[in-house]
Amino acid sequence: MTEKKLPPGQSWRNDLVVYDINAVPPLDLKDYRLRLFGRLRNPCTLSWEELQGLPRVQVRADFHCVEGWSVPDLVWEGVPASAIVFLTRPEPDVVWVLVHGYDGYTTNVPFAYFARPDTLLAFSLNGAPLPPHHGWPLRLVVPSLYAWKSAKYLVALEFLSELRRGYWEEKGYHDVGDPWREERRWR
Ligand SMILES: Nc1nc2c(c(=O)[nH]1)N[C@H]1C(S)=C(S)[C@@H](COP(=O)(O)O)O[C@H]1N2
Ligand SMILES: [Mo]
Repeated sequence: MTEKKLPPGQSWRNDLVVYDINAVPPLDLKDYRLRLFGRLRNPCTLSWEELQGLPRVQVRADFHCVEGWSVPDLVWEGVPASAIVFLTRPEPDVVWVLVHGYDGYTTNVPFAYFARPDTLLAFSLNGAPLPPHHGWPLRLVVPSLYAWKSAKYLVALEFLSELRRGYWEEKGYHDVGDPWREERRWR
């Protein structure tokens, strides 16, 4: 298999394992809204059509799950997180992003990782629209962190100056979750 580097304690597998905390309610794209709020100079709510008008990026990245598996070379396409930062203009004191899914899932991502050039709001995976169980219609993808930070069914990004923990972080998973530093749990 691939010769590329693997973070400590991980091994390669060929495809994703689906993890969902809840059943996913049905959604009509015409009702879809992405809410960008919190400590922003320009908070806004975007329709699906408005999202299509934003810049696009393609990112090829490995996907590292905290359970110990990594999938190489996934190709995601969507809106770069940098375009969201440019549009919403976070206050200088923003340190965390709380990411919300419409299944009720939340996860906290350090703003510094959110703002990396390989972070995106993905609407496609390997050349096709996101499959339903991988986050359709939109998913935050943060390749520089463990997979639980890549929230599926994205509906809101909340920009915060103080830490507020998400679903797994409340249960003891790491606030940052950098796989290269093996930040799996903090207690
Ligand atoms: N909205 C939402 N996003 C989520 C989850 C979830 O339950 N709901 N599970 C997380 C976890 S724990 C992992 S490991 C990855 C799994 O991604 P996959 O289901 O596309 O393989 O999604 C993450 N994103
Ligand atoms: Mo996970």
